[in-house]
Amino acid sequence: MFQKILIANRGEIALRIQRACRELGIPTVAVHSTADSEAMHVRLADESVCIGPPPAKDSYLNIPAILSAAAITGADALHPGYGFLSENANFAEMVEAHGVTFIGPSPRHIRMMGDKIAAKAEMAALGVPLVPGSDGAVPDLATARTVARQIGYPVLVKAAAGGGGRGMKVAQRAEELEDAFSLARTEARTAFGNDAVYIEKYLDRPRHIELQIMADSHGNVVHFGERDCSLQRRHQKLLEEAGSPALSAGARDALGKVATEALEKIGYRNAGTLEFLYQDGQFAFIEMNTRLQVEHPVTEMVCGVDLVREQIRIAAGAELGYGQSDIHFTGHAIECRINAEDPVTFMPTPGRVTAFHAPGGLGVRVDSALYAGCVVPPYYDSMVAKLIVHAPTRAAAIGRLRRALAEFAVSGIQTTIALHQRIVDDASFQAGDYTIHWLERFVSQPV
Ligand code: MV4
Repeated sequence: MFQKILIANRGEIALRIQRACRELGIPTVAVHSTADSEAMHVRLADESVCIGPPPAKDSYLNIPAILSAAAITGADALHPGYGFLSENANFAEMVEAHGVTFIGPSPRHIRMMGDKIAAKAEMAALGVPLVPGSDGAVPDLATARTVARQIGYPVLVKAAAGGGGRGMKVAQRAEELEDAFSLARTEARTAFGNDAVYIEKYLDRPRHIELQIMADSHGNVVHFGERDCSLQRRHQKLLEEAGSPALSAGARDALGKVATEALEKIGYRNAGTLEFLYQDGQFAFIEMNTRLQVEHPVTEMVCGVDLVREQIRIAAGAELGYGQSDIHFTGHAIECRINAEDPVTFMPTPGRVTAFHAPGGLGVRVDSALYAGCVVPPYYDSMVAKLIVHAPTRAAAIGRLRRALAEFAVSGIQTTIALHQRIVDDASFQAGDYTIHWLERFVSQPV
């Protein structure tokens, strides 16, 4: 097992990883910017190293500073968390070249899945269902027209290097294809420095369902079920559930079988998430994420597994030690992402937290690095807490969520707690009747 783990992240996820390390008896190294000297992840670490000034590009994305921090502290493994450098294949390669184990997939798999065209080609070859679309990249408008005519309008032009919705354009009709194609290309070139695009049939009212995978380095692959992440605004998820209100246990098993077999064949290792669109009872793979995700706790609650502990054990060469038939899904879990934002305008509201009271009690979990007196800096993501509830049924989880949100008190900054209270009280949410478009409509209604 590792002697010391450097956590290349901040905020709640740095604490989350520290908790797993502590339970495994492994000391931790925190890294931090000058804006985070007093942050909770620094206070709770065994050691800490300042890696630069506040802007992320000079600190949490500063590869030489992070590698130096690992070297001077003698860390033999590094956990990247999510965001920042977590899906940077070159970084993973450099970490390993410095004799430090990267707690995550191989650089080859990170690179493969970072290219959405390559990811889709791999999955299609292994029998994972896709949205109808182009066979790989679409080099020019003439090819785009041919593909679109074959699959039928509306179509979506997507950037190969995309994700998170950037470089994505809809063409409702043939007349819109030229603009969609050139806009997607230009956006892809400026945003990612790669103008490769592909085309898919546009699904107009899908749910966003993702499957949590874990694979060891001995060829064992399991899944921990799905999460429904349809409730998002501008590609920022706000609330996630495990399981999906739209999915039967049979459908989950079938999807899990196809997905785990595929990842076993490509020799994938560590945690991963396959993203699907789900509409009219059909799944279509769109992307794979090669990191631990923000919303992993809902999966942990229904499966009773510590996913970060599993990531660390696997990175150290251990076997999973259990199979798919040992994994059971109990009850229902819901996570609310609480952001330091105005609940109506969604403008970030950094500042000093003057009071902080987290809810507790049966089936309530709060992952947060906030404390009374801490400062939320303006430089980073505005998510400051995750409230996760677990209960035997979805209805009970909603009831528990309502009471936990009412107990949650954060003063000094504005948060999205009030928005979550409105969502929880909505009849369509309670019925589980929503698609990826539901939240945009909900937040555009007058309060
Ligand atoms: C789609 C789609 C409809 N049809 N692909 C958005 C970001 C990227 N992860 C994939 N995305 C979508 N791909 C086809 N063929 C609709 C979206 C989409 C979306 C997907 C998941 C979660 C939220 C979304 C919000 C808007 C659009």
